[in-house]
Amino acid sequence: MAIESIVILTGAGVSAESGIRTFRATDGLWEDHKIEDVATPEAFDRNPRLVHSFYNERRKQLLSAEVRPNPAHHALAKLEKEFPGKVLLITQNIDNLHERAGSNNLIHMHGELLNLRCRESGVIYRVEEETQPEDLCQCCGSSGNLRPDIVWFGELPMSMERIYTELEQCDLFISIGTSGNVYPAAGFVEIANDTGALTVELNLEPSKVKSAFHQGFYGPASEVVTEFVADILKQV
Ligand code: BJW
Repeated sequence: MAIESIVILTGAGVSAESGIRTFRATDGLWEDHKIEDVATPEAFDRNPRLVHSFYNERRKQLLSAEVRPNPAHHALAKLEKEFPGKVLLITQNIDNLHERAGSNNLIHMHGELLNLRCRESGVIYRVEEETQPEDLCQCCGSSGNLRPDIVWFGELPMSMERIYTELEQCDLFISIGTSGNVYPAAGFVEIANDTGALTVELNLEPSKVKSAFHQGFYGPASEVVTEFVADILKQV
């Protein structure tokens, strides 16, 4: 069967070789922070200063000279450019490494580190500098309304309607560098399977939902993703 539409899901593993820590490794990002202290709306209400400072640190790291797209990000951008059919990239990552590598057809389903959102109006502001709870929002003039534009636990991920439509139409679903712990993303493979798509996992090690995939290739993303993309492009 000819492949016409590819949907790719990426997770923290695709950015690990760019120097961004994953979440659930033993040296993971939340080793220093309890997840419920930073990644829930209740945590933000309870201690906005802690949450702002957690994201300030990560923003500073993302904007540092050491953090750059790696060969896996570049391979996925090349796939979008050179594949004759449709390629949609859905990332759970809040970094901007896919777009810096050149991917354009991209959904950030868990939000973006460089965006703040007004809790009153929903207006999005681009931000590169440090933020504090006292910052005044330009649209409502109040302090305390600006929050990281990140999807926390218990909140609805972004663009879900479009994501489900695309999953129901794809011929190939590729999941890269995600542990399969967090839903709804961990369930996308089942939707793609129901659609009749070929489903493939690329990861350092088998994920929690490995058995749902038709195929799995294991190793660092910079190697397995580059090889897998080269194989697809060889066949077109
Ligand atoms: C490499 C590598 C290398 C390393 N090369 N690979 C049961 C069913 C459905 C839902 C739920 C459920 N029980 C509870 C829920 C709700 C909850 C949930 O899933 N909880 C679980 C803990 C059980 N989900 C939610 O609340 C979500 N919302 C929701 O469900 O709304 C309801 C709804 C949805 C849809 C339709 C209708 C209603 C929201 C989830 C928000 C997740 N947010 C976070 C934090 C963002 C803030 C921040 O970044 O600070 O997003 S959690 C965190 O996990 C982050 C990530 O995007 C996400 C996924 O993590 P990821 O990417 O998989 O990272 P790791 O660290 O887990 O794994 C890294 C992988 O890389 C590993 O496999 C390594 O092997 C690999 N790797 N180096 C290749 N070099």
